[in-house]
Amino acid sequence: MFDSLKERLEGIFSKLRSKGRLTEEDISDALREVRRALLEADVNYKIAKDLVERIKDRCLGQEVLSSIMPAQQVYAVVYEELCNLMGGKRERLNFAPKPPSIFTLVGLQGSGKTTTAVKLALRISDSHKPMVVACDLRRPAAVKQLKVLAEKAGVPFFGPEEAGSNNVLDVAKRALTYADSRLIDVIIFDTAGRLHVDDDLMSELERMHKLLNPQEVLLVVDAMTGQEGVNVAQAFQEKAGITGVILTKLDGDARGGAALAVKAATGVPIKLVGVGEHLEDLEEFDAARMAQRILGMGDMEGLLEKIQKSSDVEEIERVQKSLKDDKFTLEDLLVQLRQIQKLGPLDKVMDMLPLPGKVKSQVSDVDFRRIKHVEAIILSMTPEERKRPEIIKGSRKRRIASGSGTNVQMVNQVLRQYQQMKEIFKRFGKGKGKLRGLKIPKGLF
Ligand SMILES: Nc1nc2c(ncn2[C@@H]2O[C@H](COP(=O)(O)OP(=O)(O)O)[C@@H](O)[C@H]2O)c(=O)[nH]1
Ligand SMILES: [Mg+2]
Repeated sequence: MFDSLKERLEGIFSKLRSKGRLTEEDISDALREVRRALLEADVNYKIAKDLVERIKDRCLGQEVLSSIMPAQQVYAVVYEELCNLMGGKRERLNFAPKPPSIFTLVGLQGSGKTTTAVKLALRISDSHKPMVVACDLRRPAAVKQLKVLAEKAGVPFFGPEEAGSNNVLDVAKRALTYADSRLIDVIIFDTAGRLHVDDDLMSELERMHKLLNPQEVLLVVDAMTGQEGVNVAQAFQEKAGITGVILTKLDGDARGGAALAVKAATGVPIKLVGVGEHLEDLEEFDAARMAQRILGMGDMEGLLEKIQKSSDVEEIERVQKSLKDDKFTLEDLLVQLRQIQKLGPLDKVMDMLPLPGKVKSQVSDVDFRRIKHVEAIILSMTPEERKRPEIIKGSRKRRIASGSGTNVQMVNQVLRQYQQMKEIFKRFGKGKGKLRGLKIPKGLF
């Protein structure tokens, strides 16, 4: 996520830090580079310019120039201003005081509305009873897509077939009655998209919104579209009155423009972000966290949350002990791999860690999709070999390969990975183990 922007900023700040005391010129130069980095990240020119002006005003004051660690101060100011730019505080979804709450998802074709409708339903289904409604009736495939996803997620679905009509307003109206009889308290409407913002689309939305009077009109924007996505958001804001933005595909190589600028350009906050193709991949948007990620500070909170949700802390503690005693075996590796796998795709986990890019790419090279093979290979070893892998020589490698249905190359790879992990875990396992009452599995870092 935002890799090139992150890299640029990292470079700018490490240069600044190497200087010790800063002159006004040092700061101006650095901020000019920050502005260039923002433009390259596809942030609108005026927004980038204003942001840098604000940062500059603050940095050229006493606050920074007379401080003991000026580079750190500049960093802190940039961080704060990035947070503010993205909206500052966390914006939650508004639910109706008296159910049902009505949400419509609007946006261009392909932005992720249909997928996000189900993701959103799934996300709130802990505390609500949501239903999704197919109101993109131009393409039969769109109705089917929503229905299939809803079934997969176990979320109630309502569409033209259930309504006995193929008219958008009929479907919407009947969805309300249907929901009422089933104690559904949140109704999420998937709407039709177009390739461009056009009058036809806006008048359909207007009619729907008149009928439904929604709590939330959520604009779904593809983050990959950058500044263009921001323009689309402005158009929807003017014509359809949106209450929030959901930014999708942040897992891709989006440059950051949309995430940084959409709030400033429209006044509408980003409420949620899509970070993958799976139905669980929808997160609350948090400007502070996003700014931390962009500045390469790592998303520790996000990571801790994930770990708390998915880890078997006892198992990890056991492994940590073996790490500490320098007895990290291949069996321990297997436990670690399984734990890490539970956290989700590794590149996402890595993205959250405040590690240098080089270490991240080393770890990401470990191919966890093949964890089944790794497991088979480790299980084909003798207990002695698992404890002391250095005794595994050529003929044993061949036996292990055939025993696990793999090949010698893969066995070698696992052994290499083991060495790598051992080193990395050792390196990052030295920090403090407790933060906010949660025991951090040290071995993971
Ligand atoms: N990687 C990724 N893909 C997404 C995300 N959200 C949606 N997609 C994909 O984007 C494509 C278009 O999504 P869809 O929901 O059909 O868009 P719609 O035309 O607006 O309804 C689908 O292939 C989705 O799987 C996301 O957050 N990350
Ligand atoms: Mg759709």
